[in-house]
Amino acid sequence: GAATGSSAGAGGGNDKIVMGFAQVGAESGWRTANTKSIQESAAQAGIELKFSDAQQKQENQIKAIRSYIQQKVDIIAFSPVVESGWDTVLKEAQRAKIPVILTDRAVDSPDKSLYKTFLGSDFVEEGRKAGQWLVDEYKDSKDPVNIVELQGTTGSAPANDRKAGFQEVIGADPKFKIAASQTGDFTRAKGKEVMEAFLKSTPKIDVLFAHNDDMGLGAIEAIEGAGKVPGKDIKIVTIDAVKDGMQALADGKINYIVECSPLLGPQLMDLSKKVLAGEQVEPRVVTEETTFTQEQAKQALPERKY
Ligand code: GYE
Repeated sequence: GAATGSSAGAGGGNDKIVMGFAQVGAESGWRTANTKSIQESAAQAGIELKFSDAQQKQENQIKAIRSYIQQKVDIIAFSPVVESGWDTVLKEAQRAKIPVILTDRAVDSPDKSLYKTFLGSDFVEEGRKAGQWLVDEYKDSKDPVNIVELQGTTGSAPANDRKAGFQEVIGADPKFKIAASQTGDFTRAKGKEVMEAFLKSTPKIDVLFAHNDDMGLGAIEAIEGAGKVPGKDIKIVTIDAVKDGMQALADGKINYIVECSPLLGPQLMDLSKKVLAGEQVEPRVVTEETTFTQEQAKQALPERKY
């Protein structure tokens, strides 16, 4: 008979929702804050969380998802490290009737029935905001502006989209030139290493666009190591607005940060409960974000949660 009021549980009389979450890794301050948000809000929502860290490797994420399917969790959520190559495992989840929610990053699969919703930022818009800052900053100058770009993880949605949004805006004026562009895998160490190489290969660098704060922070070390002043000799625009990034912005070492919120946990738990209760959810949930100048960073820092 119908069990009135019972939620979709794993059977065996246990009504607690079990979620399997396959995280990308711990590559950045953003990711650490994101993990914390998910763990805390699962506990708050009374959801049992099985959590795995894929160390930025797709094969590890696929393994984790398969193990969640085997364990018959109620719902799977994950942040796909790259956009491509998910159809097989997502079909396996679908066959097992386990709903999937994408958080933070998208997949490029044309079959939208493979997941219930995608919760996260508009990365193209973030790239546009970074580009727009540059356009405003150099509006009175006709000289060429030499830009170097530190890209996020190759093939990831934020790297692809931030690059595209930035290019779209700066591409309208030929004075903006991307002199060098390479991945720094969203990490501080790689950001430093690649910036050191840029400083050697590119004689005149006016601006660094880093796809996240951590790579920007690594690059600052490289710039200072080369005897240059970050924020002055080389202007820096980044994305995320985590604490360390905001501090560097307030200190004048970064010039502008586009915010990307990692606090997706509460919305994810909410959406999961709705999906499991059979309610309709929006196929795309976009997080709200702002931008910060150096002055705004000084004001926001004391209250900053991550
Ligand atoms: O910007 C970066 C992290 O997917 C939005 O991943 C996320 C990005 C974030 O490593 O710091």
